[in-house]
Amino acid sequence: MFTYDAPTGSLFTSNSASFKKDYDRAAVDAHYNSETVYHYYLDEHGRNSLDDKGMAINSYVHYGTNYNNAFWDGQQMTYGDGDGSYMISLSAGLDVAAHEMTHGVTTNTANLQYRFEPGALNEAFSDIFGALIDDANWEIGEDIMGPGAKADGRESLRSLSDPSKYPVGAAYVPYGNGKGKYPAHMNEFYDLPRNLDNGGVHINSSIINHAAYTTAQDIGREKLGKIYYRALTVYLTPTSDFSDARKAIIQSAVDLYGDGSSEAAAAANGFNKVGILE
Ligand code: L5W
Ligand code: ZN
Repeated sequence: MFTYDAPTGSLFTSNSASFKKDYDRAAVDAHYNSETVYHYYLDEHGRNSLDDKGMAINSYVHYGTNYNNAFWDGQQMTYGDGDGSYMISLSAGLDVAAHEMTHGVTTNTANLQYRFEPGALNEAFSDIFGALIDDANWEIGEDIMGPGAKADGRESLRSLSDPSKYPVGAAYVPYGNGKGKYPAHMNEFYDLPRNLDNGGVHINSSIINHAAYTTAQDIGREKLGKIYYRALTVYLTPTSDFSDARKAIIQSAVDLYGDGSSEAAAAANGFNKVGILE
């Protein structure tokens, strides 16, 4: 685990030895949260780091100015500080770290293409493991929203339990059913072009998010994680679509818990709920 100061590119150090300065907080959070995520994958799935070969986990904090985002660039995590109104330091969110690091797991396994349905699956796996690892709720980003966002009723970025409680960006609205909310069912799918959110990777992901949430209501978080991890690492491929995901996830449940098991039924029930029927 290595945590760097993005502006200087140097490994994070602290004069005070105890990392108590305000500027240190983002680094301490990133470091601590990446340890938690590393341990989830190791303890729960026997996975040794993002590549399962013990690769170093590198995080960069204090990226940019007022930057309301965080990303995995194929090799490492980078976190902005937020603008202080819409978002605060993004490394404060365990679900954000888990989301980004899961992109690293996906890159090394299914390697889902980051566009259209494969891209929405890629995003959904990041949100689902984000919500499983930061397990207090089914929201993403609740610990990084700033006072301005909260004043507008934006308590988190996305909700797996109730995707439609939040609006999508204005540019996406014409491509949906007109309501302008995150979709929770295929009949609310956004038919977006590649130049808008890579064809809806952060929007249509909510449909898969909600399928996973529904399944977890039946079988609990732990079994959901086992089933989805197996699908991601054994069955899915770069071009898998939502229909392939249904098959992969049901098959994974059958492999782990048996044909005719209540877990396999719960996996199917999640996809039925969101209108992915075959
Ligand atoms: C917020 C920072 C990155 C949004 N990445 C995302 O693809 C984000 C997860 C939490 O959606
Ligand atoms: Zn993402």
